[in-house]
Amino acid sequence: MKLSKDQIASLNKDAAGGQKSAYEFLSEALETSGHDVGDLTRQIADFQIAIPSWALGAGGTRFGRFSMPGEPRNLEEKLADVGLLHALTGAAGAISLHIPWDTPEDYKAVREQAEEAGLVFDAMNSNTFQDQKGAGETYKFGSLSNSSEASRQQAVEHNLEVIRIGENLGSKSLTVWLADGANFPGQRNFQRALDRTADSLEKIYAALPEDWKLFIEYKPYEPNFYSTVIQDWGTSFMLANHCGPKAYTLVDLGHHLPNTNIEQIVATLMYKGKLGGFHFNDSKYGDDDLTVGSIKPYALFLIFNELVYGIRNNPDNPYPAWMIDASHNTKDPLEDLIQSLEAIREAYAKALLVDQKALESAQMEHDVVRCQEILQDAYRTDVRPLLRQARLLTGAAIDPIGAYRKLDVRRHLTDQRGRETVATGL
Ligand SMILES: [Mn+2]
Repeated sequence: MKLSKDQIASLNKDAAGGQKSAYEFLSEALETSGHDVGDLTRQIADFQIAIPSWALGAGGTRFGRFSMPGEPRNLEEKLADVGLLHALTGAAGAISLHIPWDTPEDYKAVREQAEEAGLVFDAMNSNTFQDQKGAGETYKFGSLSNSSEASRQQAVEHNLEVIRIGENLGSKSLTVWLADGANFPGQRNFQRALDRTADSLEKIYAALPEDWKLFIEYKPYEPNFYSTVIQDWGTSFMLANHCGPKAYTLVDLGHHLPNTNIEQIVATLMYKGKLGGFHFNDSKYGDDDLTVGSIKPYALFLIFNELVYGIRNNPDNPYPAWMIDASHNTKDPLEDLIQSLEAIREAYAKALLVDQKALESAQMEHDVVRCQEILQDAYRTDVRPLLRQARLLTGAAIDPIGAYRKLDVRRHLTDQRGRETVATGL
């Protein structure tokens, strides 16, 4: 199923009147406080977020999985789903693939399909957290950190294969997330496991093409519950430095212990030029993989405030790779992703509104109250008319969820693919 510009434009007609007056009202207020609204709208329209191929089907928990009718059955259908998201929102111009779940059979066809939908291939993701059919070695006790050299070797070779596949698609980065760790005290030697991990990453880094980046993701616990080899940003940062200038830390919002000050981690990494990638989701307790902005939207805004500051003030830090990393157990995955895309752009737009000059002088004067007022003035601004305008400008839907439902997208996908389909993924 594909959505044409005409279909979306005709739905936009109904909402255009209300949008025009809301946009003019907000523009006047923002222009009065010194903002260039045209520029803001363009920056929002330019903000693109990658969709991971594994988020297009219903995820599962360790207790069960309830599939969504019409889930994509293969890479072609996954690309089609991201194409639908991009047509509706104008915000999902990239897809992030997972190997081996998305290994292409016909590269040319895959590249052409992506190009036609306006999609680029974001970071490639390797998988050494589960054994594949027929694999010679097991990852039960780790991959890049395994005490068995044969397991480590297999895991390194898999990552090299993922790079080769990515090169054929035009991707420019590899994300490594390790499930490696231990469930019990005494199970592994911390120092040796870390040393083996550094050594394996070095081998992967050595095979990285010149214009590629390596993103090293961290996570404090799960699937191992006593220790994880790359447990925090400091360990990831240390390993990235060990590898070299093309290696960076990747921050996943859900990969922190409760109440961690993630915005400060973002600031520290950007200050050192080492924040390479960013995974969005939301959580109440741990790696809950909930819709972005559904639980802690103010924390998301504070994180974006540091991201925007870093993009402007840390020229050594590359422009981060943005991706949603979530799992959808109760909602329609496509509707969930539309909500996440909206929440991300909303937080970004609010961060763009922060009066950085005024904030700096309030900080210098130790005017704590004023500092809070400045941040919250931006946070409390309803920026949704700007987001709608950004979509209108790019031919996307003013109201993506409304359009998705009016066009009955899920029913069409179900008719085409069947009710019992199960997408590869978690
Ligand atoms: Mn992640």
